[in-house]
Amino acid sequence: MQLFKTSAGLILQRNEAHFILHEDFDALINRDDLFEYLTSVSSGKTSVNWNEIKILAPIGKQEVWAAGVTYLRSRDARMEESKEAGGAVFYSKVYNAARPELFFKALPYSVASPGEEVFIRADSKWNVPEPELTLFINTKGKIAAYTIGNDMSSRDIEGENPLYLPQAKLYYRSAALGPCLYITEKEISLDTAIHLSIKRNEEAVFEGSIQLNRMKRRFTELAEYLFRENIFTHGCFLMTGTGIIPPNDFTLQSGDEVEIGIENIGVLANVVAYRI
Ligand code: DO4
Ligand code: MG
Repeated sequence: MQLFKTSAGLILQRNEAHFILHEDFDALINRDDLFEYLTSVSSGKTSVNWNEIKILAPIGKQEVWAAGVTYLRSRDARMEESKEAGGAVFYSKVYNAARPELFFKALPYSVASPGEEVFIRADSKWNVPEPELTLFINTKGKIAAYTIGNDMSSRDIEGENPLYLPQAKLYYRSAALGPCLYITEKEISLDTAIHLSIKRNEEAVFEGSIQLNRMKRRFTELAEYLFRENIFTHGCFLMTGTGIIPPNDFTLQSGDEVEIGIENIGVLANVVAYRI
């Protein structure tokens, strides 16, 4: 089942049917029985013309967090970009450590919806999107839904000094989420692939894919660490790290179209821009 937050309200897509839900989003997604409840919805059946509706990021009052260095590809790319600064050892250590890297990423107001612009920093020369399966974890710490996240990153800023991570990662519109929440009874299949495509002037300039089973850590392990000594009164989103990183000579440009696809969730598409 997919739950969309839209300009026309909340829309539940179950099999081929659509239902309008007149509910408070934050309360709904934190229900203990979310899957069973949505399975039982039968009123509000509607037909949907997606061309007339704006799909919004499926977020309410939640914080967005992110995990890092959860795939070998991310560890290797970061070791390389921080080699000169002497930072490589930290990425190698965190990949192998029991404690994962978790960092705060965004508040809801700064998250881009599908179709909106994501920003690159004017003070950076090396920017990439990071396509990441994103967990919705409810107030009780249970993974209740999945969405797609883009953890936009400035590689030169992070590479210069790992202590610059918050500036490389956390700025207005450096995160995008969508297009929906995928709610499933069982954990998402680890055979699921994440696809990234970047187009410039309508031509593909980068394409890559990775399966979730290439991730070093389990989703429950990340959620458990995030909830240690922390309270999320509306639940929270957690990006689970990237396994796709374009080659070192690639940087995003204003106007690039970034598309991230994950089976059962859909495609998150955004255009790259400078804020000013
Ligand atoms: O260590 C820095 C951040 C890593 C990250 O965002 C990722 O691996 O996806
Ligand atoms: Mg990332």
